[in-house]
Amino acid sequence: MIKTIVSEYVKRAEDAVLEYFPEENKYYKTVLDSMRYSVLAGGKRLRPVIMMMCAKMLDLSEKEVMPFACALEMIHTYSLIHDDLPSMDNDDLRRGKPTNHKVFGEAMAILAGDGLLNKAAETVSGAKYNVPYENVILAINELFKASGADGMIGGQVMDIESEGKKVELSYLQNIHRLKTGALLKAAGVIPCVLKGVDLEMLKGVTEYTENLGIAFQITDDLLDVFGTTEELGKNTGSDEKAEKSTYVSLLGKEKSEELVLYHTKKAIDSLKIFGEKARELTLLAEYLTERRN
Ligand code: GRG
Repeated sequence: MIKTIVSEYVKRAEDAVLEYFPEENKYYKTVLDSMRYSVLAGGKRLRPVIMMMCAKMLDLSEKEVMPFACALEMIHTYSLIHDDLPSMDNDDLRRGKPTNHKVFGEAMAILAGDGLLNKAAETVSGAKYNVPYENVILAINELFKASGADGMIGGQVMDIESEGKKVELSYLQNIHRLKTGALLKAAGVIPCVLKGVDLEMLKGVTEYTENLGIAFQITDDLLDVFGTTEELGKNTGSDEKAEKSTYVSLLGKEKSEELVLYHTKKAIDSLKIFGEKARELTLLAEYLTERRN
């Protein structure tokens, strides 16, 4: 059953990422505690899971992608800490717990986010690999392009600038291609780069993660309106409160639900060339259409 398979991947990803965050008693302990707090707070660990499943599909040892899977989760966690800050979304609940700045204060939350981003760089550049180091450098490049101003940060900028305005669907699609999509795409592209796959395989994996990212975001928009705070572990209704355009506000519930299924099918179809090896990623895409958090 896919739920059990996913939970086994999540467990391995969490064990690996937690190794980078031991409890420490240094003079600057506060920032380390603050980083640890948000990494330990849970979350679906979706990006590491996609990366690990992709590696398996490509016959690449999980060990080779693990530093990248951990780094991706660190970057994602930093983005959530910063996104929750009073100067951004000003949220007080995340992953079912008080947001980082509510516990550690705003200055420490900024520094914890910065610390996590740097820890990600340290992690991928300091690990040992059994693939060619040119591939590792290219993979590092993909990771930081995806999280930088031409990726996730750019999407966040467009998102902030669109608040209070009704934007075109194409603008919304571009926000999410960057803000949510860039890291999800990196989860697929990085194993491809490490393995050195051919262009046809890279195209298949890229299309899978792009479509999965769109379906994931539309579901996120639906859950913000129709989910509950208990299920989500964060406050619902935040998009409407911030006057953000979403798939639901632009297209309505029914069309949004249709699009989730359309992009999920497209994602799955993109992996046809991998045959039976694509089984877990196929089941994952289907499983995500039913997620409630
Ligand atoms: C502050 C640089 C910077 C970027 C913030 C990721 C992001 C960009 C903001 C998060 C806000 C948000 C609701 C984004 C839409 C979808 C998304 C990325 C949700 C959170 O990811 P999940 O659902 O979270 O994978 P968990 O907690 O499960 O890891």
